[in-house]
Amino acid sequence: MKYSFLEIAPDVAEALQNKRPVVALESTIIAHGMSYPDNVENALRCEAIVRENGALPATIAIIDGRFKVGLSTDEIERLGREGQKISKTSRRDIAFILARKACGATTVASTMIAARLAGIPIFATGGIGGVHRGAAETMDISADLQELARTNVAVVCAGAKAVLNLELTLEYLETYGVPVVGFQTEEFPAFYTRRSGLPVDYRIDTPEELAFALRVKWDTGVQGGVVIANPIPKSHAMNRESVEQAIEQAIHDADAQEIRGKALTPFLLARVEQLTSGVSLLANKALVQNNAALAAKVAAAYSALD
Ligand code: PSU
Ligand code: MN
Repeated sequence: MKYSFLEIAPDVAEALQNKRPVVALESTIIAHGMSYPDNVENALRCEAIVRENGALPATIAIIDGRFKVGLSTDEIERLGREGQKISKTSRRDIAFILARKACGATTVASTMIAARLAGIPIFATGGIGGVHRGAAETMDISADLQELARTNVAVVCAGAKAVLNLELTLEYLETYGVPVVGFQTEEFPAFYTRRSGLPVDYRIDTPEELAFALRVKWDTGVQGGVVIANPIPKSHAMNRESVEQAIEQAIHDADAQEIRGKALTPFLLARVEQLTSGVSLLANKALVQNNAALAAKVAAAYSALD
């Protein structure tokens, strides 16, 4: 018996068959990254932005034991309402959440896996996971990085989440051969802020050049993803000192409350949101939406190469 688990929404399947542009979107950001109703509102806004920029959105999650590529509004609403009750599902969890016929909110890693299975090469998120500060002791390194090393999907993000050690995250990506491309920037953006002081490998200025570089990469047969780093819009970029202060406080609180493992990233994001009186939430929404727009343009340019 082969268990059939993948369910591609009819409009997404049709677009893929006709080589029309599709952008994958993740669902951990819905269930764990923001609270209700901001999470739902932001997810639906991202889908609308993808459409406005010439591509079809495919939000990905596990719903009652089906790996779904393309969710209905009701399903997005359900993920948003149930929030933390939905399992955060990364690579290691996929089979077990499917087998239990449960629901799972997919991380960057597991969304890449589903996107690859469905044949979607472009994916937009907020920030990828990475090497946590203090990882030398905790060994907390997101499975997102290993996924980027092996799975052929380009991830448009605003850098890695600022709660991480960005320098070590870039070192790790280099070791595993993952290219980090700056969109209209030479610097790796730091999620809530536009700069980190750390260089990207390549600067690319247009969606068309990005699409062509992706095509060439995958035509060479070199396996693995690409990080497309797109800085947060200037209008929503946060003050570096105040956000850094909030992050340090949040990490301190996580330590004191012994928050570890997969609970850590959602805890830090929520705590930073409290400490900045919601300013970080506005920034988070703005950067995700900005990434959705760029991903749609890259997907459209990628399709046009055929
Ligand atoms: N980007 C956001 N908010 C999020 C995430 C990314 O703006 O909530 C999620 C992504 O799903 C990412 C995950 O894969 O956080 C990383 O979790 P961890 O560090 O436990 O691997
Ligand atoms: Mn982790």
